[in-house]
Amino acid sequence: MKRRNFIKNASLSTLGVVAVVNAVGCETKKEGGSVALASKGKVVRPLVIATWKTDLAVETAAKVLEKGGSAIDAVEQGCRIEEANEKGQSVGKGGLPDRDGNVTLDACIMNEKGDYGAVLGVKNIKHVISVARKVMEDTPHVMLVGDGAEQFAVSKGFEREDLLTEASKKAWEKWKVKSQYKPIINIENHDTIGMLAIDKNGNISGACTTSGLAYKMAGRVGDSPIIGGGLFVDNEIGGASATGLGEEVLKTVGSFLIVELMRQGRSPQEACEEAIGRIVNKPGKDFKDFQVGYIAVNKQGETGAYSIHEWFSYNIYKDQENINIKSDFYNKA
Ligand code: SD4
Repeated sequence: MKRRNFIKNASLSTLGVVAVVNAVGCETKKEGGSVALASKGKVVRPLVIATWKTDLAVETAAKVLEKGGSAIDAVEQGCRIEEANEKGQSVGKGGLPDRDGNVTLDACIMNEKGDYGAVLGVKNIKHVISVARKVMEDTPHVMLVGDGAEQFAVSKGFEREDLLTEASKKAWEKWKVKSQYKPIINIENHDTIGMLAIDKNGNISGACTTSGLAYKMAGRVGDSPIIGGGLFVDNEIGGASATGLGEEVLKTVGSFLIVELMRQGRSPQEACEEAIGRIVNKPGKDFKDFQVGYIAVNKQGETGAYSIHEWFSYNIYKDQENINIKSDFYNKA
């Protein structure tokens, strides 16, 4: 299906009202810059989609939505589940540390108004997704980094705690013996959580939280807290989120790319595949040793997912069912 937005009734534009029919058969009305989207097809909501096998996180977000809560509350509450899960070694407490043994967390959040908040390289605070939300809502800024972010969190009542668990400390000590820096393709079938939700009003929000790549250089930040990299939401169009080797996601501005492709008429699935294509089709790119996976949703509740390698999966809640689905992937060689 090749679709391009087109102006349905040009005469309306002189009145400051433009009707546009977009990719998903939805009619978009622009009035003085604000856009309301009225779908012609079946609109799926509430809906939650999240990277990896994140049953409990998605269930938690879905409960918020089923009670009539907002998408922004849903994604925050959902992500907090993984941040508190000490067994997950790539998000929140229990995350694998950097080379020096410090656990540093990255997170960002976007609401339906296009507001964004992020924290980067934060130590000692578990629920960085909630700190990111506070940055978005309570400061004139969009990003806080390192000590400043930690101090801000403490000023907002977040408690400091040691994020390095015994299990992660042991893994780091074992790693130090050889100190080889190699991205791991799929960590325990679970990794960074990126989550997108649509609430009963049709509003879309997203969140992404991670401890970043295991044994990264001190100070390294990946895609997860960067707008357009690990996450992007445009309430007119949809949202996307990423997991995997953040450097590759950042170089292709992956989540922003996916949303823009959906704006031009691609389905979420087509857009995810194109974004993976932008990585693997670079001349000479050797993608054998790293993974990238994307999820996406459009305004109508159509979803998509795609990864470079096998075994990326995602959870989706729709029609009152929460299931884990194995993503399609590029490298079938
Ligand atoms: C990062 N994208 O820091 C994150 C980590 C991740 O699979 O998702 N790993 O690059």
